[in-house]
Amino acid sequence: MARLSPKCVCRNVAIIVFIIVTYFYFWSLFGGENHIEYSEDVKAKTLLISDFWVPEKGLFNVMGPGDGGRPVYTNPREEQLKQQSYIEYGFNQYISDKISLNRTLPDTRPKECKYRRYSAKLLKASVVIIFHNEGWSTLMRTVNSVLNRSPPSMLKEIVLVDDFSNKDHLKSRLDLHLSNLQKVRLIRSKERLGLIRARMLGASNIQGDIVIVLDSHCEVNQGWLPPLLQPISLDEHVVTCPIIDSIDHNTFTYRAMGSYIRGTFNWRFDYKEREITPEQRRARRDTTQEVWSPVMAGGLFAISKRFFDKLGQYDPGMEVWGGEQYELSFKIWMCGGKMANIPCSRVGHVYRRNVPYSYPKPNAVSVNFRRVAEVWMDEYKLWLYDRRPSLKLVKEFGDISQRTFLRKKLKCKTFKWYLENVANDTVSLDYGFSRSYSQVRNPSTNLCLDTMGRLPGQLLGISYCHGLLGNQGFIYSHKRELIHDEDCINIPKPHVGEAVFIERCHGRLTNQELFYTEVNVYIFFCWRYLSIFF
Ligand SMILES: [Mn+2]
Repeated sequence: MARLSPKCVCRNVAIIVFIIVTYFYFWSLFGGENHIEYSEDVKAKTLLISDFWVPEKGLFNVMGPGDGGRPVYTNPREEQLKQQSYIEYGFNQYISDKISLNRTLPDTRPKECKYRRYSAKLLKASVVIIFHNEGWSTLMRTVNSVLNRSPPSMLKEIVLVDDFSNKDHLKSRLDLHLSNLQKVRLIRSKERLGLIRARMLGASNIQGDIVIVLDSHCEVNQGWLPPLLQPISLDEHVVTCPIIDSIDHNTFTYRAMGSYIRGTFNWRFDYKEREITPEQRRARRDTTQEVWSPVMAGGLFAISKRFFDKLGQYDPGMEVWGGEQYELSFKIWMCGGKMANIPCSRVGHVYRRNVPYSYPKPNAVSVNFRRVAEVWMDEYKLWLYDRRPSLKLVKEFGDISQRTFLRKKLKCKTFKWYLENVANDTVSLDYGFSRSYSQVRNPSTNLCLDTMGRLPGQLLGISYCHGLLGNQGFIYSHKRELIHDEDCINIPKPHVGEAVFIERCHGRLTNQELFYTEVNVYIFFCWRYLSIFF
């Protein structure tokens, strides 16, 4: 019988130890969910939400229009007033005015949230709400819901920032009304700042430890505040976002949204939401646990004042609105922070049907995207420019040296790190550059493919070539798809004379894979060549 020499035993033991150590090292890096660490001090005394504070029963209406988050319908005689309010506010302000400023809402949290305990020693929040020509009832319902549903010991103040509104009801009437409310301050800007700079003005003037940013047409729901504050009180580098429930812009119905979603993006910088994966769902401790998220939705979040300042708040070189949530989200993750959606914290938000005011700068979003890309995205900015070619045309996007300096000073990680460690299961890293971006023209007729602004599911159009790209601009992708914005040209059936549609790109090629020659665009599908356009 062969026997191992002592030298050999020694070597085998060393190998086994090495394997165990390596296993635990990698397990600590990637294994399990990342939990927030609970320090002993904050854990010392914990309370149920109902122990903190129970709002007076009499405060809320129970049977009025819209109570319980129920819909309120416009009757046909009032149609004119409704349409007018859409033009002025972007939603059915006329219906909003009929609903109590203290209406009740359905409790949309997972039910375990009621039994979760929170530290009695949480940091205090200052809620910053900026507005520009907001309707009276939507603005005041936002303010009232915060006052009514926040434990007083946790709410330092509400700071309203008026971004140069010119509506009468936001002038002396508002001053008078607010003078009767405790904890509410109003700052008025003397020029139009835009959402980004107005939020910075608000955040720079708070007295609490935590900034909570809300839109001016929200309703915070039961128990919303402690779950947002606790993770930040435990670790100031954590940023928390409530789950954003939807308030219908027409009927003001309050609807629950999914609890376990993460924010992310595609390479056109369209904001996307993705459910957690089945494996992540199985790995959860319980339904109340936070969900780590690569990108915030935008309007609503809570952050430590000190961490927000350290990150340079927002980029002051950005214009009006758009792209700011990418800048902040990338910065949070790349510069030592983390961001989570909190299933137990629910805030309703009215998604507008239309934007009721005009932008002073029409290409604000492009400028902002360009700044985010140049400062934060390293070589991956080229992927964004490839999928959104209009960004390459932005020549003037201001000075970014301050922002790149900030990134260096904070020793932030690379965008590659962010993609591989934070956004790895929501953003595809399998990318191929497009073959071209141009119009698709038939030289003999001078007609071009044209989406005519139509939506997925509708027919593709053809019209005279105008050469301005726009609805005639198509990306010819590395997979041979013809893409406009997010949509692909799609041939459902490979028969001559079949209609050609606009559909969401499915990435599986087959009926979206188009071949192109100088004189023809054709599909090779189900073993058939099919000439399509010329
Ligand atoms: Mn909004």
